[in-house]
Amino acid sequence: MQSSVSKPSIAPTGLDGLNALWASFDELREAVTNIADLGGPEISEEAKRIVSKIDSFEPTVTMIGQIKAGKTALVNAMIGQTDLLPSDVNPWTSVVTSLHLNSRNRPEGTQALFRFFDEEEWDRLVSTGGRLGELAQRAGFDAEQDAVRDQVLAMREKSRVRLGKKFELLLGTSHTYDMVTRDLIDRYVCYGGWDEGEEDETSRGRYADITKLANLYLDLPGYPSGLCLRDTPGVNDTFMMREQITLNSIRDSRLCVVVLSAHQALSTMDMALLRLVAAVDSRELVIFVNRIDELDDPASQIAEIAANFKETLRKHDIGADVPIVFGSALWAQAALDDSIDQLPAPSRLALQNYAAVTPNPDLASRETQQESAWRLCGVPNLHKLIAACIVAGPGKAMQREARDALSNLVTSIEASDIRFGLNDVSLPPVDQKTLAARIDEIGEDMAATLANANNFAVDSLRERLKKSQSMFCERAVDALQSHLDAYGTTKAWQYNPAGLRMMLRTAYKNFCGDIEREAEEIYGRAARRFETLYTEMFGIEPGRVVLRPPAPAHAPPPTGVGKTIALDLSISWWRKWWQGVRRQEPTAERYATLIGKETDSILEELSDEMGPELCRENEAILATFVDAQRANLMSLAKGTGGNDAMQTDRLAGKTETLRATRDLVDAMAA
Ligand SMILES: Nc1nc2c(ncn2[C@@H]2O[C@H](COP(=O)(O)OP(=O)(O)O)[C@@H](O)[C@H]2O)c(=O)[nH]1
Ligand SMILES: [Mg+2]
Repeated sequence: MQSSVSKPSIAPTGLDGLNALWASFDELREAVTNIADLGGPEISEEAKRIVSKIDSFEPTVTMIGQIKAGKTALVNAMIGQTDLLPSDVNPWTSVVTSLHLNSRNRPEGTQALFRFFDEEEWDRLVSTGGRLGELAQRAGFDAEQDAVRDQVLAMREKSRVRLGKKFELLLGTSHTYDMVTRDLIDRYVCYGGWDEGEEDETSRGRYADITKLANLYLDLPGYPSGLCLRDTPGVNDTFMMREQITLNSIRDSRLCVVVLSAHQALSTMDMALLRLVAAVDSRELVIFVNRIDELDDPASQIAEIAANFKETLRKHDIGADVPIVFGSALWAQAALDDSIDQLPAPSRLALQNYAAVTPNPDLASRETQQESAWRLCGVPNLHKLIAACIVAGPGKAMQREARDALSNLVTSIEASDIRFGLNDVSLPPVDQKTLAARIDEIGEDMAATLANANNFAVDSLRERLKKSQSMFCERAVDALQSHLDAYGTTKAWQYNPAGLRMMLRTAYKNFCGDIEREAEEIYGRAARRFETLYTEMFGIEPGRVVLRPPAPAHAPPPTGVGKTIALDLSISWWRKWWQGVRRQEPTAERYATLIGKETDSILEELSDEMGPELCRENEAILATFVDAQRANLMSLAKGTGGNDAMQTDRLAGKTETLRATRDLVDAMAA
């Protein structure tokens, strides 16, 4: 098998901003390695931890959008591999494809890993028939639910028959390969070719229905190391089967690119998409308007579309500052393959017109058609935005984390040098038991304080969410009552849940802010208390040991708030509900119960899953910090800080290395 990945024909210059970031990581990494064995074993342990933390840095950029918006074509263009991922896949596939670019964490001998749904996930898909089935079930639409389920069952049964005895064996497992090829990707991701005759293990689309994740590790020269581009299957299937998949993907990404089509006004489905991303911080969101090649006159229409979208975003409470990029994956593809001549005539004409009215400001002479196509296809701009977002967000946070951990590492080595002196001034021994007890006391005290604050915050969050829910419910039922008074049940009625979403989001965001401040404060206190041990237990002058507290965890966006609930469904859907309830009184009460059932799961996700998870993460960060301090302090008490074990020639450069490292830390802090 030949690998399908080739050297990209056009350099991804827009991603340059990331190279500087990675260069600074490399510098930090090297500095950590340089001092790793200038102390005892606890120093090298901690150094190892920092290095692996740096190496695991891999922010994810996720593409979401309707089926056929051009997500996959765009991802291919972004990595300069126009033919890597298949377009037009099986409408049933739910595969999320992650492209790990130049990964430092690639599993040994693996370039491609495909994971199948496990039995439970599979059963859930089949038995409820996706989210619409669940909604129908809750609203009491048994007939609708059965219809949905029948279709899902039929499709699923097909896969079962096709895979035969292997079916059960495959669920929950994964397949790995040491090479990425198009054949391979087709087998797991593509539209099945099973009705085209004989099928074997290597047939196209053979595993596509049951594949959940595709992880491809690509070595791409010229691209940054440690970036993950994620392609999702899209959300416009009638059964809403992929909504949860999309929400989960957004939740653990650091940038979300919403791909829309230029040639149509925003559809109901696009609106639903915007609802899904409304929870995402506007700094972690980009809108890519694809298919501008299909516009008659891109130059004039783009401004119009942009104004129109901005207005819609405003209405959806999505920051007006979300960048909108216009482009065409088709032009990108033509530029990369140098095949402008093969573009359909209207598309080529649109390109020429657009290029003529937006000349390249950086060029004195005329650019080639290939150059215009690449400049106007939107990919360079998208690359730039991705780089800027990663540098400013997760990049900066990682830099700070590594820098502070490195600083603490230098501090521990220095502390032991101060204590023992390179020229050795012997000091009375420290009582290890007393020291251990004092460390434990600080650790336990701080952990308890943090846990208390966290539990309190989660309780307040839960209370606030409940209050918002009942407020919304009351208002909705009041409005419904007025409607019933005026029209009876003859006219269908609908209530917009946007207000509820806004309240839930705000409650969660305030909670995140509260626990972050709390954690920061407690980490700072822990650091100060450990510093005093250096003075009180080891006689080191106050102020000479300065520890940097760790940073609290990043809070993921509350994407669950955007998931479709019955209240979002169209008026025709409500008309049916109406017909169903007309005979059963009282309507308002039934409606309130439905709102409750529909929104309880959103509330629970926030207050029982996401909130507590974030708290536990912050508690784990404190524990790691305390452990590192314990290791350093105890080794200092035990004796030599590693100095005695060292060769003199290694010691010779020690002071300089430490000074240089300290300078690097200070320069980065400036
Ligand atoms: N004209 C045109 N077609 C495009 C563009 N981007 C994608 N397509 C085509 O639209 C179809 C769906 O694209 P695909 O990338 O599979 O969409 P996805 O479902 O969002 O991943 C494919 O046939 C693509 O070749 C574009 O910018 N312009
Ligand atoms: Mg696709």
